[in-house]
Amino acid sequence: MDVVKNLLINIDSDVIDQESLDKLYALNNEHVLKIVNEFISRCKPSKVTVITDSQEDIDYVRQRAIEIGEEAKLSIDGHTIHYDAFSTMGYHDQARDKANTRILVPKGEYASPWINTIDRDEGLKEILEIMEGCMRGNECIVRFFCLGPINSKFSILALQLTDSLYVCHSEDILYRKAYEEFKKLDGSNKFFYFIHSSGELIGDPPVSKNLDKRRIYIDLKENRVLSVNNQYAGNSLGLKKLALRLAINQANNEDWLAEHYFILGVHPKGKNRVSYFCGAYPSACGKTSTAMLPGQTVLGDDIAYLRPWDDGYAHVVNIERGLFGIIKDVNPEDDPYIWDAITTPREIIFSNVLIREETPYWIGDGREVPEKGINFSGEWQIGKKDEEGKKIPHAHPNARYTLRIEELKNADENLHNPDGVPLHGIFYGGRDSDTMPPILESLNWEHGVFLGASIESETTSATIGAVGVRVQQPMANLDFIVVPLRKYLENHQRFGNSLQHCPKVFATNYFLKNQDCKYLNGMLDKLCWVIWAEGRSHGDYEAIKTPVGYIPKYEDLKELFKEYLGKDYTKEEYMEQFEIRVTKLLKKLERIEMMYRKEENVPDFFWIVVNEERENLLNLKEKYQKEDIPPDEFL
Ligand code: SPV
Ligand code: MN
Repeated sequence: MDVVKNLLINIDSDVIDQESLDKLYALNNEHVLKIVNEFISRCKPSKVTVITDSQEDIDYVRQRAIEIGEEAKLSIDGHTIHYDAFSTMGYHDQARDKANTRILVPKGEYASPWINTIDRDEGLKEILEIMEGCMRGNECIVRFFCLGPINSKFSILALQLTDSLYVCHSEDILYRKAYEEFKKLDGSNKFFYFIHSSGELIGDPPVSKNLDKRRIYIDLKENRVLSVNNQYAGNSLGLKKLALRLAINQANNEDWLAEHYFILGVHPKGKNRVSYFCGAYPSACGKTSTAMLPGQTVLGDDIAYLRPWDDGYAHVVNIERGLFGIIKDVNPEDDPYIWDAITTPREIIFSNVLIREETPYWIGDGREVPEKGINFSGEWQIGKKDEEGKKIPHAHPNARYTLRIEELKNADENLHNPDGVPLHGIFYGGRDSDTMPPILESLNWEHGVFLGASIESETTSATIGAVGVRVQQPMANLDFIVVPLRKYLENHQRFGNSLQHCPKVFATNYFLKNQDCKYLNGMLDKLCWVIWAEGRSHGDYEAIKTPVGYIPKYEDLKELFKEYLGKDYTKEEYMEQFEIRVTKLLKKLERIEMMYRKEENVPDFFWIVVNEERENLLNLKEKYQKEDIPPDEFL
């Protein structure tokens, strides 16, 4: 114990009080003390406060976030607002900063066209210099969390140091507290750690000033991430996308998966069972709306860990316990569960929305837009323009709410189950106006990995640049994959093949359009695809085998549409939605090939799938002499 204590003598007693010191010593972990010592000396906060699992400590964080102005109370009890910088500052902090998020790679190790890397020595030197004195005048919070349920084989402990009370409060909503779990580490260094600082603050509310020096550096060697001069959760919260990158590294060196998946409990009518499905979708491709389907239960909406389990299934856990959800378009009709939760008293942090008379407003909330208020540009009124003369919307398109899953009426009962839940299937979805059918089941596991690896999303008018350009988004995870893609694909292949009950894989596409650019499906049709997939995973439906995968039979969909949506699904609709668009599929295959040719040593199974699919499609073309082949031809 004395050895451990000696480690802390660098920290002035004006900076850390005896109570906080005692809380640190009680962990009996020299690694934690070393980290605290090192980064307190470097970042030089004026105060260090250690937070345990006690309610008193947790309440302290919530209060301090309001006292220092990082959050402000709203009219409904428990609701607060936080802003991540202001667009009038000339730069913004309302989304993930891909350019300044880099993996520290030791000399001679891999380079990749997809991964933003920097030489480890050089990167460390740069960020440690930026961090010198970065917490000056601020209070640094030391907190302990668990990624995944407590007492679970899946879970990884995480230590967070941050001078942002908003970051700490958000993590309290989103993750499980684990100070007591750190005691059980028995002095080991088996945990991730995250050092975050908002850096110098400016204005009221206080926001990061030096965004030009925003850096997020991922150090796989030490299982840590250093993040400075930012507040947006995707950049600042250690446990969210920063930990996902460390977990992907670990999973790919072991025998499990760390994925950008939601977890959904599917409850088919009259069958008295629940089957769990994961899903990966790029932004704005229907991830949340699938995870929140009416009549089903949500276990997670962002990040999952999967492991092979004794029962022969893969089991999956949500490493989070809350949602950091996009609030745009949340309205009472389309998102009743979320709407109910975020408009009634409970603990919620809103970020980057418009506030008028202590009430939050956002794009697509179905309410009249107030004439003025405070938003991500500061004081705002209707018609306000930015420097380029473009109208500033009343709320940021990436404005968010932070909320515990248990606050939702559709929360799944297994959220905290340390054994996770058995996985029946995986959905991969993209945004595609003219190629893939609404739902397609993979021919086998390898083909399923290929379906995930070939997700594409089309750019929309909501983003700058050309509309309709297809961007490849393997497993909707490319932003976070820190190992070579070939290794990631090999790990997926091995994982599925090690299972006795391999999950079925489905590609979904909610965005098919006809010649007149009208969507071929309604918003809720996805419920029928999901229920069909669930039935397939239990052998309830037959399917039609096509060269690109299995598609549903018309009769089954007709029944499902009637039962679940009260809709008459016509044969014409089916024929249009499920035709096999041979020429377009061949073009998609070409794009995928082009992408993967940039990567060295892509595993053989991937090219086998690609070559088989190409050959089958070419044969079809020759046989039918047509671009699009009706589904009935494959019966
Ligand atoms: C995403 O962008 O995938 C999110 C939000 O879930 S963020 O925390 O920014 O990663
Ligand atoms: Mn995400």
